[in-house]
Amino acid sequence: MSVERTFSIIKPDAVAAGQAGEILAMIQKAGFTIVGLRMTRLSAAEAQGFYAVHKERPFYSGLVKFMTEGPIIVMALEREDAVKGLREVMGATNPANAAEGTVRKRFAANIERNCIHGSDAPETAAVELAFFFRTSELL
Ligand code: 3AN
Repeated sequence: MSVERTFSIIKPDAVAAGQAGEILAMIQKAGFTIVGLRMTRLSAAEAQGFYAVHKERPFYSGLVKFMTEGPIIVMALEREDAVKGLREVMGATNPANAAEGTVRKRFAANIERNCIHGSDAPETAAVELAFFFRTSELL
């Protein structure tokens, strides 16, 4: 294991529901250091670009609509084994399958409105971090 960085989004559902503080607390309790954080709102073009890998999937247009419906909080997070560790804090994509004590078990409504995003591999994390942050912004 080594110290690495991952990328995360608190999605529009959780920001609108006032759950961002509790989600951040769960992330910090799991040992992550926040090295970058910003509130923003995605344009349709930005959401399409960010989720381009899912372009052919049936849920793509719904996902883009959801991710643009309100403000989001984008974060750069650092920890040992950060990518895998954050996925554990998040829980399964479908909250019905998420383990007790995970963010999605506590806060997610369903497989689409699932309140948090986390990179799925170190290579993806690098791309996603660069999508939202300049290297000089990360502390
Ligand atoms: P994760 O967010 O756990 O990495 P991905 O990368 O498979 O999951 O999916 C990206 C996002 O697309 C999910 N967070 C969710 O919002 C949405 N999504 C994934 N699968 C479905 C599905 N079957 N129906 C609706 N939305 C989905």
